[in-house]
Parts: sequence; C-alpha cells; structure tokens
Amino acid sequence: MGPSTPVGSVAPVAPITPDTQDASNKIGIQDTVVMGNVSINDAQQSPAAQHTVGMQPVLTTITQPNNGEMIQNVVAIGITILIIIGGIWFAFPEWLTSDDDNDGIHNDDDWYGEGNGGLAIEFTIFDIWDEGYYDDGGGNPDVYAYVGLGDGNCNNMVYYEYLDSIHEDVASMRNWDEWAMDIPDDQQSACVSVAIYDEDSWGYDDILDYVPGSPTSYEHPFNLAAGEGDISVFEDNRGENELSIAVSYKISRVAIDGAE
Ligand SMILES: [Ca+2]
Ligand SMILES: [Ca+2]
Ligand SMILES: [Ca+2]
Ligand SMILES: [Ca+2]
Repeated sequence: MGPSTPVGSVAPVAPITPDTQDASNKIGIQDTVVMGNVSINDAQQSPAAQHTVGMQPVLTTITQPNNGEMIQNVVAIGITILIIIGGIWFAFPEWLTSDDDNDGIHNDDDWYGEGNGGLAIEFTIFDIWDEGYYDDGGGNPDVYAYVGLGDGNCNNMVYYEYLDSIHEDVASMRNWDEWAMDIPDDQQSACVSVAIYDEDSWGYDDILDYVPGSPTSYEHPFNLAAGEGDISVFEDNRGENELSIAVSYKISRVAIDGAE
C-alpha cells in the first residue's frame, strides 16, 4: 500500500480575495455614473422642478400623517361640541328654545304669545229689582264687585281690593268698574270668581244674587294654554229673591304693560 496519496499537492486554492480594486472601481464607476446622471438631470431641470423634486419626499412624509390627525381632531371637536350642547339642553332647556315675545317664558310654556298676558274684567251693567229689599230701611244697595283670581281648580284664590270701588246707594249703573289682572305667562290655567255685594257698615255684607237658581255667583275656570279666557256674562236674575239683581260683565285675554 503505497503511501497514501497525499491529497495534498493540490494547489492551494488561492484565497479568494475580493478584487477590491475592481469592485471599488466598479462601485466607483457606478457611483460616478449615478451621481453623474443625477447631477446631469438636476442640471437639466428648471429651478422650480428642482425645488419640487427636492421637496416632494419631505411633503409626503409630513402631510399624510397630518391629514389623519386633522380628521381625528375634527371628529373629537365635533363630539365635544355635541356633548356640551346636550348638557346645556339637559340643564337649561329654555336656553335652546325660542321666546318670541321675550318675556322669559319660552313659546311652548307661554299661554300668551304677544307679551305679558293677563285677564281684564269689565262690569257693564248693574240693575236692582224694583221690589227688592237691599238695605235696612229700604234704600238702594252700596255695590261693589268682589273678584278672586286662583289656579285652574279655583283654589288658592286671591281677592282684589274693593274698598275704593264701592258705589253707594245705586239702583242702576253702566260701565261701572274695570281692571286687568296679571297672570304668570307660564301658568297654564286660572280661575276668576265674580260676586257682587252690598256693603253694610253695620254688619256682614249681603251678597247680591245675579245667578238663577241656588247659586249666587259664578266661578270661571279657564284653560289659558288652550286659548280660553274670553267670556261675556249677562244675567237678569231680578225677581228670584229680595237681593236679586241684573248684571253683565266681560272677561278677556289682554296684554299687560310692564314686566312679567
Ligand atoms: Ca314668551
Ligand atoms: Ca307671554
Ligand atoms: Ca302675565
Ligand atoms: Ca241665585
């Protein structure tokens, strides 16, 4: 067995050495070419084109993310505004509803839409019965209207002062009294009671009976929000009893000067 053939003697493979010179030359050439091209192209473009070319990548990287942020911001602002408006509407609904007559009561709750609403009352007719017996001694009555204003159920009545409106010793009158009563414009209903009295300084005042039947006076409940409040009353009840009379009056919706 011969000596093993040396594997050797194979010419050592020359270390692979990069042809750095060539490579660098190639790279260098390429770079040069590229750089040359760029510089040539740039040189051939107008200054504006160069500007555009130079700015384009910058614009792209800055503008596109900003569009997204802007949309997010707009949506966030819109939601915030809606939440604020919703909160205001919830807490102060009257702020966002209209008040056409500027009296502080918005339209939906304002029974009188042309300013400060109230009810006027006018007494037009008063006549005694010739055969009545009104005052001790047979004299004519000392007449006044006793008018109350209350809620829609005719409760919580407040009565108007009458002492300055006593008509002494009268048998017949025309257009003998009138005034206006302010009612809060957000009070949807009211009641007006009307009684006619003979004032007696020495005792209880007698109620003069203008209503046929057992009643002696009327109460008028009004649904103001439904447009009620105008009414004319004429009752000739003379002959029912010694205190019976004829009376006519009118109640009407009116605008009242001044603040609510
Ligand atoms: Ca109003
Ligand atoms: Ca009003
Ligand atoms: Ca009023
Ligand atoms: Ca009666």
